[in-house]
Amino acid sequence: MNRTVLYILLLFWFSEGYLKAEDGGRLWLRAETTATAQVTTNRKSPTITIAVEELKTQWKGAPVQLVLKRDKELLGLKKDGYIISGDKQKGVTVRSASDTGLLYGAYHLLRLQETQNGSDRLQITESPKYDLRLLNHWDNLNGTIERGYAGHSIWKWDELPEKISPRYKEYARANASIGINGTVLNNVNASPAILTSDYLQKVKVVADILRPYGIKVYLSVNFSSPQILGGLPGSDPLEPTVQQWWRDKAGEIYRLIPDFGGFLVKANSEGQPGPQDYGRTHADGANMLADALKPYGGIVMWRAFVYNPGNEDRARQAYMEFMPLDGKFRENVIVQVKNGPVDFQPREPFSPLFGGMEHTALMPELQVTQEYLGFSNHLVFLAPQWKEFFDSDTYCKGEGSTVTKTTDGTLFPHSLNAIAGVANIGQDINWCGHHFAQANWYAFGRLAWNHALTADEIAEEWLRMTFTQQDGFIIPMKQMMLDSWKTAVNYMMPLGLHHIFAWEHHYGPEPWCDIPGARPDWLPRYYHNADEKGIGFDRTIHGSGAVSQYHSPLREQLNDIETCPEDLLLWFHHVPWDYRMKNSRTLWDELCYRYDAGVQQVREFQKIWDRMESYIDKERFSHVQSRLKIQSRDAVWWKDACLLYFQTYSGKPIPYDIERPVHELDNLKKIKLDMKHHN
Ligand code: BDP
Repeated sequence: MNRTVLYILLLFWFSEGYLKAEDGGRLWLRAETTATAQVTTNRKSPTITIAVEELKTQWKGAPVQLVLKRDKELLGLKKDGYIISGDKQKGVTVRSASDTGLLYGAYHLLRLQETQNGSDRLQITESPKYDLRLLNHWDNLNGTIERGYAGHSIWKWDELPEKISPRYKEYARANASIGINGTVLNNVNASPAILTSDYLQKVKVVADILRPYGIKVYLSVNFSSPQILGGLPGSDPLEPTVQQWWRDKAGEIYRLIPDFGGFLVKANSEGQPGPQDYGRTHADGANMLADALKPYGGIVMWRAFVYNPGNEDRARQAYMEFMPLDGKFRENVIVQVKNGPVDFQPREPFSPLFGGMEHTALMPELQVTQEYLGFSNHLVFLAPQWKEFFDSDTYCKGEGSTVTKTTDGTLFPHSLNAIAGVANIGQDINWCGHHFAQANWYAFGRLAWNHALTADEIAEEWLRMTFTQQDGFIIPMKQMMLDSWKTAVNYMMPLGLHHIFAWEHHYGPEPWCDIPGARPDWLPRYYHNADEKGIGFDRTIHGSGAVSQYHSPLREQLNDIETCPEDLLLWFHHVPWDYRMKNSRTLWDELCYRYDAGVQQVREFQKIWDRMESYIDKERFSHVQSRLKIQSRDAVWWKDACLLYFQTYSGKPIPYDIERPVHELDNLKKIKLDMKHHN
């Protein structure tokens, strides 16, 4: 063989084989499929068959036995729990009292293999922290996705029920691999059409595909459905004909989908219809639906995301509306509450409903899709944000009453406990738009299963499964992921600033935004309140009083400007520009340094990423590289826009050791994004 041939062969091997082109479509499930492991089981079911197949084709260790049984040890675990014992080299047993538990156990083994984690001896006991672990798709029936940034919906309603996209199964598999066991297929701004017989036939087909993977289907419903679909004069929940309509509809659904999960409802919120249209309460509405689903074991997830235009601080409203209803909901209702009191902002304090409502089951709603965090252009790993939320102390039963303990059954043993994440999944070949956005889907599932996992552990698992085992890649990339959320907060909304986004699309900055006639609480000024004296929203007892919705001593801590955490300072206080921060800088200077730190950090991310080129495939490398360029430009845009605009109030110079703005404020004000590209 001459040198040229050898060279060409080597080149071919490197480009096609070793560094295989990658589109990200395989997500974190990339185990080679050449294995032929010996797998046995004592029982058969469609779910167990999947577990067996997954192991047979991917497990490279000793024979595995899957055992479905109900022994004492297993009965101490939740239904989906499992025990893995044995030795990777000699023989492994996975035991569970349910077939889904065996499937989760199989994925656990594969995860250990793919992350090269741990010793050969295995003694693992797992039981999920939340019973119901759901994704919420904000997917419309016409294929668009509200706040979706990865292409159109994966649900192809116009092709169903006849044609079945291969993605449905891949979706089910990916979710099962991280423990997700429920999915709401359609947008909370729900079209009544989802409940027509035609659509229910389509939903049935999807449910049939997801079922063996342990995933139940749920639907968002429009409260006016009886009127719109059923031709009734109204949809008053206390009206017997309305109640009958829902009972009939529930019967129809369960005839098609015997394990249907239930309804998710956005009512009397942002223009959606609801029980208040008839002078009834949220509890009246939720209970009426709950009664219709009850005979079949279905549940109602009733959202607490409510606020009305008016003088009341938006951050206080959900609490004001729902607290008086505490204890008035049926057993099969769970109230779904966003992590923060306003709306998925880059950083929010936790909603005071957590630890507030004690007699009603509450489920956290997290946003996986990055509506307020740079869409699928910015690399922002959300596990640190969610961990901050989970670990927040509500003090409802004294110190240590964390949000997780108020929702996972530890403090309040309600019959339901659950968590939801608003999905970031679309038709894009890599599912989530940004390769690193897959990590947020992954992290949501892992934390829903076990909120005690650290962001560090999750990032490492995901990186190892998704990219490579090499430390030269893992160590710097993990750090970058862990730093990424605080970085985004810095260049977008540091120190507790919130909702200073551009009108409607929520991508870029528009702190000056003023739309004549618009609801004031949809305008940034409402939230930042910048004036000659200072900036921030006074939610102390002298302001809107939102601090009073929290328990003592947190309430007092937040109320006092000296003890309020600086990361939330402008959320709770209107602070003078000259106020001295803990590091003795003035507020204005600190604001400037924070914005600048955000920008510098993204530049650093670019440098780190460029050094990663040799570790991974070209395709994903360049994709992420170009997204980081966008993120870097956007960070400067955010910094310049916010600092130049706020400077018109502070009247102070930007500290001279900070990189100077490169934009003119007037030009930034003219930017109008083309929604087609960004939303
Ligand atoms: C906001 C979104 C809006 C959603 C709403 C909701 O901007 O598109 O419909 O939340 O959660 O964050 O209902």
